[in-house]
Amino acid sequence: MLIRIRRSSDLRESDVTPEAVYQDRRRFLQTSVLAAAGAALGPTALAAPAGMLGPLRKSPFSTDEEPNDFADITGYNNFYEFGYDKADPARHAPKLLRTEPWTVAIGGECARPGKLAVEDLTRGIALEERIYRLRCVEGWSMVIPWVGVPLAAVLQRYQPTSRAKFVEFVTLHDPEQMPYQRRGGLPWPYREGLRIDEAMHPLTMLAVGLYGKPLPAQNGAPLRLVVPWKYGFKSIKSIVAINFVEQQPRTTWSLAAPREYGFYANVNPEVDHPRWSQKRERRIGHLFKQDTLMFNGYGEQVAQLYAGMDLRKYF
Ligand SMILES: Nc1nc2c(c(=O)[nH]1)N[C@H]1C(S)=C(S)[C@@H](COP(=O)(O)O)O[C@H]1N2
Ligand SMILES: [Mo]
Repeated sequence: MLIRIRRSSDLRESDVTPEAVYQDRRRFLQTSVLAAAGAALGPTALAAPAGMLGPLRKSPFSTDEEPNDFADITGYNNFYEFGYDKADPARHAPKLLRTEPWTVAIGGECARPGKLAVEDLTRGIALEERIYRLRCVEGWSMVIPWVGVPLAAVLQRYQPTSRAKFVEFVTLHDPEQMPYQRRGGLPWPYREGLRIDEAMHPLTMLAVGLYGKPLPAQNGAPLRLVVPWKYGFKSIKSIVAINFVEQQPRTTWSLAAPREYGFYANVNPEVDHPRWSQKRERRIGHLFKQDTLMFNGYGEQVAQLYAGMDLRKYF
């Protein structure tokens, strides 16, 4: 599919997600790769076989919904640095993205800023498997068995100060590795942000893998954010910087199209995107649409973060 990027304000995620793309990808049968992987993990944590991450702790936050198969999770992606078609990231990212060595800088309003190798960022924190729903703002969803750590466990090591009201995340900026950064359309590097309480929420995680293996490049290797109650675009990939900041950070999609994408981006079936309804979604691999749930079904855990806020205004 050929996509011409017009003015950035015209760029919408849905421009690159025609219904036909995922209709082509309908799956009537679901494989049970996870059942195998899950069985291998056992009821508690076991040492991991070669090439696998581990030991992995199971999480009470995991959904028991059927995960999407590995091929869909790693073959149907949004990672605009590598192209706008859903197949582009899998085609290009593994060849172009160099994830070793990988350094992450932690800075801003904290007592212990630092720059460290990605392995050291999570060292000493128990890896967990968390099976989460992911709802893209475009109207499709998946269930993904992530491997990672609670973001809070990482952030607290840097001792944020009382001025740290938000956390900003930045993707690698290197057009040699990420060729679409040479194009206009989106302001690069990709940036995202969370309020500090959202960042510290136990559901929020930094993922380093999926299906028990290190993250594939197309899913945001070697380190990406996962915020399951927000639209997928908040879950920024291939992070090189994390900053504690006092002001609400500017984020890529809300800069590109502020009337269409807000800072909060909580999944909300009652607040339509200006161009389409958010009431329903298509789970990749399923034939029929299903209802979208408030906060993507995580309301019990997160609704209190937004008590008293008008979610139409703070969309
Ligand atoms: N750096 C970066 N992060 C990104 C994106 C992107 O284009 N660039 N796309 C976002 C969007 S729109 C979605 S839906 C998810 C998709 O994650 P997945 O491909 O692992 O399913 O990644 C998010 N993170
Ligand atoms: Mo998305």
